[in-house]
Amino acid sequence: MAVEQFVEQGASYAECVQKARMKYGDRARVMNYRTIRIGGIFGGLFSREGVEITGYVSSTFSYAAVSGSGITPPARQGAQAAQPNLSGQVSQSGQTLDFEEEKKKLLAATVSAKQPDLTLQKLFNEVKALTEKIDANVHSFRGPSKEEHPTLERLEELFYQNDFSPAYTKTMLNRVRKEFSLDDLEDYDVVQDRVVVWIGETLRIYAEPPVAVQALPRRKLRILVLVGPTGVGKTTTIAKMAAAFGVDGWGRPPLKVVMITIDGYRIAAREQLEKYGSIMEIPVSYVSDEQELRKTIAFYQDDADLILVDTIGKNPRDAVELGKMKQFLDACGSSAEVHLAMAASTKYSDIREILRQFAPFNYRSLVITKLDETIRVGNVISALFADGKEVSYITDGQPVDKHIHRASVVRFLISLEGFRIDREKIEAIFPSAGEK
Ligand SMILES: Nc1nc2c(ncn2[C@@H]2O[C@H](COP(=O)(O)OP(=O)(O)OP(=O)(O)O)[C@@H](O)[C@H]2O)c(=O)[nH]1
Ligand SMILES: [Mg+2]
Repeated sequence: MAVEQFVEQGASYAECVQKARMKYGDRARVMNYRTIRIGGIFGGLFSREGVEITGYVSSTFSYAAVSGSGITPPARQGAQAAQPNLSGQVSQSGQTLDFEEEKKKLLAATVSAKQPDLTLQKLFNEVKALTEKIDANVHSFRGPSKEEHPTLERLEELFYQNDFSPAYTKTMLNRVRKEFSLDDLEDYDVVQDRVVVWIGETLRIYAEPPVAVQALPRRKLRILVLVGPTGVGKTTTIAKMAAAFGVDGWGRPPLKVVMITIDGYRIAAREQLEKYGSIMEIPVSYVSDEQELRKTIAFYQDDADLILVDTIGKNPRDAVELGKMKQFLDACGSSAEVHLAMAASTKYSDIREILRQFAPFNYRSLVITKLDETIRVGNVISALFADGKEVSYITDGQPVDKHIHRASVVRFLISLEGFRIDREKIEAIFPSAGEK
C-alpha cells in the first residue's frame, strides 16, 4: 500500500505543522524537520531562516498523541551532531543510540514506500520498535550525569524557535547547567524566569546624548547619520525620528530638526523625504557632494538642535561604494553619531556580515527596523551580543507618525516567543536607559 508523504515549509515548526494539519488533519505524522533558507536575493542574501518538515499521512493506525497538538516535534536534523549532550542518549554498553540515524532510516523507508512490500503496518512496527528502544534506553540506562534535563531540552527548543544562534544558545544552556542543581532544574518556571533576565543582560542599550539645552548661549548640535543596506527603512526611520524629536518631542519640548539626504539624485527618494518634510514642516536639504554637506551643516549650525542625515542604501558587499560614502559622510564631523539600520528579519549570519562591512563607518549603535515583520528576535539579540553592539532605536510599522521607539531591553524581551514574561518584574530590573 502506498504511503502518502508530505513536505511543508514555513517560518516556524508550528507553522509547518499547522499547514500539514490543515491538509491532512490528525493523520499527519511528522518524521523530521530541518532549517532551510526562504526567499532572499543574490544567492540567499537577506533570506530568512525557515523550517521544512517531512512526514507522512497515517491511514490505518494512530498512536497516542503525546502533545496537545497530536504531533510531537521530532528532534531537529543535525541537532545531535552539533550538540551531542543535548539529545544523545548513552546506552549501558556505552554506545550512543543514534536517534537521528534511526529516524533517517525510517524516513527512507517512508520515502521508498511506493514499493509494494512496505505496508503501513510494517512502518508502524518499525516506529513501535524504535519507540521501545528509546524508552528502554531512557528509562533503564540514563545515568544522572549523562542525562539532559527536560528543562534544558525545553529551553533549547525555545532558543531554537526564537532564532537564537547556536553559540548564544550554548552559552545560555551552559550557564543554566552551571548555576542550577539538578533539583533546581525541576522548577522550569524559575529557571526560565532567570534565563529571560540573562537574555536581557546581554542587550546593550545606547544612551542618547543630552538634548540641546535651550538656555545655553550656543546650542549643542546633534548630528545623527543613518547608514545601512538597501531597503531596510532608513528614509522612513529618518522621517519617524524627525516626527518624534521635532513634532512630538518625545516627552520633551520639540527640537528644531533638519533633514538632509545625500540621496538627492534619486527622484523618488527626494520626493519621499520632501513629502514627510512638508507635512511636518521640517526643512529638507539635498546635498550631492562633501562640500555641500559641510556647507549645509554649517548653515544650520546655530539654529538647529538635531540634523538627521539620510543616506543611500548600499549593498554591504560593495566595499568601493561603501568607501566613497564613508568619505562623503566625513563632512559631518567626528562628533556625528552614525547609526546602522538593520531589518529585524535579517538572518543571523547576514547581520554579522553587515556589521562587519559597515564597520568603517564607526557606527555607534544599531537601529532595528521592521520589528513588526518578524515574531523572532533571537537572531538580532545573538548578533548584537556576539559583536558587543548597542541598539538605539527600533521601528515597528510603516506609518511615520508613530512606530519608532527608543530601544529597551523590555521591548526585546516581550517579543520573545514561548517564554513566560513577567513584565512588571523585568521593567523593574531593566528600567529605560535614559540619557547619558
Ligand atoms: N513593516 C514595516 N515596514 C517598514 C518599516 N520601516 C520602513 N518600512 C518600509 O520599508 C520600505 C523601504 O523603506 P525606505 O525607508 O524607503 O528604506 P530605505 O532603507 O531608505 O531604502 P533605500 O533608500 O532604497 O536603501 C518602505 O515600504 C517602508 O514603508 C517598519 O518599521 N515596518
Ligand atoms: Mg532611502
